[in-house]
Amino acid sequence: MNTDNIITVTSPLLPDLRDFNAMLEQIWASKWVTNNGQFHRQLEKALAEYLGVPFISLFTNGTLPLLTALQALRITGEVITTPYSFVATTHSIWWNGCKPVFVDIEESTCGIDPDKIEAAITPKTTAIMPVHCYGKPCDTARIQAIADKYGLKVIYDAAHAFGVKVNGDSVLNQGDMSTLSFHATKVYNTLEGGALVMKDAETKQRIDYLKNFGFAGETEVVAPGINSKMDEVRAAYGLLNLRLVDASIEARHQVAIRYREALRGISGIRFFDDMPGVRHNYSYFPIFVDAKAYGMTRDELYFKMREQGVWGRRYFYPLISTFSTYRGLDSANPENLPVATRIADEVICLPMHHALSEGDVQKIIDCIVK
Ligand code: T4K
Repeated sequence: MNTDNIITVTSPLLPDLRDFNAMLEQIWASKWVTNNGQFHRQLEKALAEYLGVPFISLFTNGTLPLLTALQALRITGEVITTPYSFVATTHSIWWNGCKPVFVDIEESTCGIDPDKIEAAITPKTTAIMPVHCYGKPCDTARIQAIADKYGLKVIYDAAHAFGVKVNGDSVLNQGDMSTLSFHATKVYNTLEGGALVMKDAETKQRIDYLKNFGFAGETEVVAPGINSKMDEVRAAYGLLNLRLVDASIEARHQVAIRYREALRGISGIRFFDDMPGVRHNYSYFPIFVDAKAYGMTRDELYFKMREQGVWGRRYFYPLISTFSTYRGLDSANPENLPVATRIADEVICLPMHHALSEGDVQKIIDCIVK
């Protein structure tokens, strides 16, 4: 799609093509293009160091690590999760033959509301799958306390939380496992790609089997695994992008500062400030439109912006719980999800990426500040 005159919600961080070509030449020369090649091994090591996590396993996208984490932890029955996310979160529960149970979110983070989790626990509950929505850390301490009390596993969908730290520690170290997406639209991308973060070498070994059909060696299959390995071309691309990601996050930070300066005090427009002690990645910049106070509904503003060539996105509208696969569940009743239902009707994610010019940012602000 030609988006030359459009300011899109994001734009992929791309490595220098000459550097990439040089790595492609190495791949061509080696003739080793997938199945745990040299760049795959290098990227796992480099990412574990960059992110500050003990073990990581690369995947072909950010959806299959969710599926595999649930399988690896032998999750059955019911899984408590949030309706305010990309649909892959809930689909992974469904694909494992489990029942998703939706719990409302808290307004302050858009993450699952810890106050409402216990009421959703039944004898069939085995796990909680929260999302660090927009890269804002969930209340991990309270979620872990509930999980410990009831003997539940916690798998964080951290697709948005690349590089996010709380008091110097990676948010990916929380819970039993965390998943990442390296899709082109993410802060750090490998075109398509993803990863699973785990705490010990045995679990990494098992995950590495599961993402390779369950093969443990040449002739033994230990479980019905899937094929979700990352290839060498994308691992090479990922190594190059890792060198650029800090500068990209800082460029996003500067855009966030401009947005906040311009939008603070605009009646009916709410946004997030940085959280104390958190290293944010500025993956998204959601604003929340209070139609009464702003004098225009979210959709009126959204379509006005589009007419002017500013393509924000309404992440995450509609709620996952409203899709036909899930809307019949008791927990999908909007009365059970009042905050998520309201927020989904208020949100617009403004364009946010490393390549926005000052002029782009001003144009976006001018659409909102009448
Ligand atoms: N969990 C969570 C919480 C997630 O948000 C996601 C994915 C997942 C799990 C699953 O991870 P993956 O399996 O996808 O790795 C996008 C992404 O496809 C998806 O990865 C992402 N979340 C979701 C929130 O957004 P779309 O349909 O909104 O993307 P699209 O194609 O409309 O692109 C948005 C804009 O980005 C375009 O207007 C222009 C720009 N763009 C996009 C692409 C693909 C480019 O400039 N170049 C590109 O190549 O879903």
